[in-house]
Amino acid sequence: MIRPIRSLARLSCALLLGTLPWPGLAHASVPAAPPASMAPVSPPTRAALPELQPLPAAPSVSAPLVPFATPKQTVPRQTLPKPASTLPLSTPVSAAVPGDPLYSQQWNLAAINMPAGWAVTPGEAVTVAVLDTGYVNDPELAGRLTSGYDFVSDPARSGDGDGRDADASGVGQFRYHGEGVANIIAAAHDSLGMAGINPRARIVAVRVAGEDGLIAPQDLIDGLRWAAGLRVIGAPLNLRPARIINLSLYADFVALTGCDAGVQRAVDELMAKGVLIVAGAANDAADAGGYSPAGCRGVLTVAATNRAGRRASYSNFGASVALAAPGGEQSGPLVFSSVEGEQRRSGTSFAAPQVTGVASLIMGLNPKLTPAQVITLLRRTAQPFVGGRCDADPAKSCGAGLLDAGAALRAAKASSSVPAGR
Ligand SMILES: [Ca+2]
Ligand SMILES: [Ca+2]
Repeated sequence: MIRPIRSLARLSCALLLGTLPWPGLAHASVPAAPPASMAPVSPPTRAALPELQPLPAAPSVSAPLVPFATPKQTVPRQTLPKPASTLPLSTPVSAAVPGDPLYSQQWNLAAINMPAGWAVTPGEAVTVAVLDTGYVNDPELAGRLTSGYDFVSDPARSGDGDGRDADASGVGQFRYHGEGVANIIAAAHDSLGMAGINPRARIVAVRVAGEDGLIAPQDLIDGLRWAAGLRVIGAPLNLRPARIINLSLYADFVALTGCDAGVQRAVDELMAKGVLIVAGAANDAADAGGYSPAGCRGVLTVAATNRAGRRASYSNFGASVALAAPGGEQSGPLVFSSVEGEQRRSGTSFAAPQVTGVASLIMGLNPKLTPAQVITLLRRTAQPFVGGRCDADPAKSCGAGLLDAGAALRAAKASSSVPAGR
């Protein structure tokens, strides 16, 4: 029998949620997720993750589930009074700026120089698998979203009454997590809601997180292999194999002392197939090297920065981190949308998909790049941290710098014109 190796303080959620500054909630001003060494959780002062408070009633598939935001905090999708089409056609840079109403609040897109990136390419039809809480039908992804497969094998944790099956629908209180991640990668530029980084990406939503938000290593391994188009016993072949896989999560039920051997084998197999794996570093303010997949060889591991471009207080760090992207903090969360309405959240969960989105544009511009070459390109073009590092403590490193979509996509475009073998 496998026992989960996690203290009470760590009994958060393997989904990489950060601080959740909901205005009006009792735990709105609590600090980021406490490190594992801290004392047990004693809400509300330590309740970093309001979603992890006990549900008022036993959750069921059909019951109303705890949403990202309470109804009064949701903001309906709105149309812009002046859509982007009214911009002068003679200003190509302005034309690259989406007219979605939330765009002006998506400060992270300016921080990663996304408009300069869109000036290189407005989008690329690349398939990205989001291994997460599963499928939620979001109009931001209309026509580009596929329900993949439910890999949650334990009926006691699945919330849908059975083990693995072909219905990847999200279940339970975390079910919108994967939707938010997918939207950050690929939300349409449609003058509604938010703007995604690659509005032409195709998303395959694969469910690996139980309704408890925890991830079993074998479910993650099989989900990874399936998403890449490899054969997994008991599941039909994935007809939409992904070139990139986003993992805003880590495997539970294993010691956090290094990459799990089984996860590493799957990563190696996917890399050999040319599939890039992007992972959040996790939110324990600890060395990411202990986590799977964040600590695995070949994975593009992403730390989170705050609005000032410094390491977000919750973000993991260390030598296994490739680079950083904005993850937000209480004082300046990321803003994005879901079918539940406007979201204000932070975490490495939402930093990683920014890198995934840019990587999908890179692979669209130059499909011949290997995962290792994409990682090198992203690191080489990253913006240096102010003062040369993301944290005053040199040990708390965040990789090569902050994601720079403009520089990365210019480099990718240039690389696509270099003859093979050069
Ligand atoms: Ca199931
Ligand atoms: Ca939109």
